[in-house]
Amino acid sequence: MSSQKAKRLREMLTGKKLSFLMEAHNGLSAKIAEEAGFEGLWGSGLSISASMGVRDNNEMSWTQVLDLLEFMTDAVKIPLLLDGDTGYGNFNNMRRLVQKMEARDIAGVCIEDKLFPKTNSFIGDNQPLADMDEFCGKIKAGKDAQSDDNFSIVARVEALIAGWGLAEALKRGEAYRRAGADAILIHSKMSKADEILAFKKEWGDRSPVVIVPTKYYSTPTEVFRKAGFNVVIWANHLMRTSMTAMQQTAQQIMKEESLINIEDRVVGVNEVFRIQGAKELEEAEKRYLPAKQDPPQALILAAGRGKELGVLTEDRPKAMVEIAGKPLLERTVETLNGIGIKDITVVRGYKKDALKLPSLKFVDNDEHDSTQEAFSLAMGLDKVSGQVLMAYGDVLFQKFIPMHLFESDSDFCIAVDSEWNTPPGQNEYRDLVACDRPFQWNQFDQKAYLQKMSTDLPKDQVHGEWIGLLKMSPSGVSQLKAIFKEISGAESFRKMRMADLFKLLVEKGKKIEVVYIRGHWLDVDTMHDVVAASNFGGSGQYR
Ligand code: SPV
Ligand code: MG
Repeated sequence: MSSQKAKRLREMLTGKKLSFLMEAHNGLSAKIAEEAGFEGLWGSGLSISASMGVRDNNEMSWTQVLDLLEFMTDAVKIPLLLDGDTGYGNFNNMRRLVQKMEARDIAGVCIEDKLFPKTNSFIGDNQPLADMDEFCGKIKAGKDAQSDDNFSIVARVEALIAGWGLAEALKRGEAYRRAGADAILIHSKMSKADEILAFKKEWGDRSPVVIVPTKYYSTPTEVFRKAGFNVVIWANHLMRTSMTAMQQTAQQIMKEESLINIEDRVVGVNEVFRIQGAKELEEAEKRYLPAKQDPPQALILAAGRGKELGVLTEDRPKAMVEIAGKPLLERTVETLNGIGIKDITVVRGYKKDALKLPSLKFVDNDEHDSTQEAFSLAMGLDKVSGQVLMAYGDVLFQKFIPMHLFESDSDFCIAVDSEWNTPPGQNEYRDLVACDRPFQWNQFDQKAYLQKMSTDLPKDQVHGEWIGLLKMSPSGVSQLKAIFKEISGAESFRKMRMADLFKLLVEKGKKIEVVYIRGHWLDVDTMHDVVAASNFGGSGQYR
C-alpha cells in the first residue's frame, strides 16, 4: 500500500523549505485549513479533546479519536499528522495504532515521551517523563508495524517541558532518532524561542526537527526558517478562534433574544452548503437518480351552473353543491390530494365568488353563459404545465382511476366506464365512446384507443362512457395548446363540447388511449345524483 498523503508528509518533514501544519479537530476545520492553503494538518490532542468537551488527558479513547480522524482525512486531500499523545499504551498498543491509522490514510503520528494518561505540556511543572529505553521500544515497534515506508513517526521530546534541560533533550532526541524516528519534535513552554534554538544549534541536521510555537509565538517565523527547522505546527488556533466566536455569539443571542445583530456577522447557510460539497451531490443526483418529474397538476372545469339542480345552484355553481355536508369540489380536491396532486387550477364562471376553497388557483371564464367546456379548458390550459389531469367539476371518482391514467405514457389518456349501461344513467347528456376494441377481462395488457365520442352513438357501437377525466403528458398539453391556438378564432370554438374536441383530436391523428374502468365514479347532474353521491366512496359500485 502506498499513500500519497504519507508521501507528502514525509516530503514536508525532510524538505529543505520550512513547512507548516495547521491544527484541525474535525472535518470542517480540516477543510477550512486546506482551503486556506495549508499543505498538511496537525490532529491536535488539545483541540480534539476541547472540541469534544473533555480534557486533554486521554479522556477520549483512542478509537474515538480514530473515528474522528476518519472524518478529517476523508474531508481533505492534504496529509494529517496525528498528535498521538503517548501512543495510548505501551509498544503493543502503538503497533495497533499505527496499523489502524494507515488503514485510514493518516500520514503519520507524533508520540511524546511522557506517561499515560498524559497531561497537556502547559499544565503544571515537573511532569514525569517516560523511561527513555521503553520509549525507544515503542518507536521501534511502531516503525516495524507500518506497511507503507512513507508513514512517519515523529518523536516528541518533552525534556525541556519537564525541566530537564538541553543535555537531556539532546540525549533523548538522539536515542529516538536511532530507534527509527523520522523526525524529532522539540517542545518548549518558554515565551522566547531560546531553548528550541539552542537545541537546533546542537542538533544540526541529524534528522528533521518540528516545533510548536504556541508559547513563543512572538518569534518571527523568519527566525525558525533561518535556524533550519523543517516544520512549524500552528497547534490550536482554529479551535481557539472558534471558541472566541462561539462565546461571543452565544452571549449576545442570550442577551438580545434575537439574531438581528448576529446574522450579518456569520457565514450564510449557503457557505455552509458550499464547504459541505452540496453542489457535487446535486450533480451526482443528476447522474445517478432517475430524472425527476414535476408532480402532475390538475385542471378542474367548474364554470357551469348545472340548471338541472334547481334551487341547489341558485346561489352557487354546481361544484359547490354540498354532498353529505361537503362541497363536491372539496371532495374532488381531497381525492387529488390523496394521490399527491396539490397544484390544482379551477376554471370558474357561474357565481364565481361562491367558489372558494383554500389552496386552489382560479381562472375565470366570464363568458361561461355563451361558451362550452373546450373554451374553459383552453383558458385553464394557459395556466398549467407538465403532466395535467383535466377533470369535470361535477364528477366524483375514486383515486385509483387517475392513478391508472398516470401510469400511461400516452400523450392523451381518458378513463372510460365499460359498464355504461347498468343501471341506466339518469342523465341524457353522456359522452359515449367507441374504441378500437371493447373492454375484455383477458386483455389487460393491450391498449385500447378512442375512435369516436358522441352523445348519440348508436348503442351497438358504444364501448363505454367517458367519465370526464383526461390525462395529458407535457407534450399532450403543448399539442392541445397549439390546436386551441389554431381554432380559437372560429365561432364554433365557443360552443365546442369535449366530445367535439376529441373528435377533432382523432381527426388530427392524435392517439387517445382509453383506460377501461367499471364503475367507482359518479357525475352529479340531477337531484337523484346528489342523493346517490352521498353514499359515494363506499365499497359498492355506483352507476
Ligand atoms: C496539541 O496540540 O495537543 C499539542 C501541542 O500537544 S500543545 O498543546 O501546544 O502542547
Ligand atoms: Mg497534544
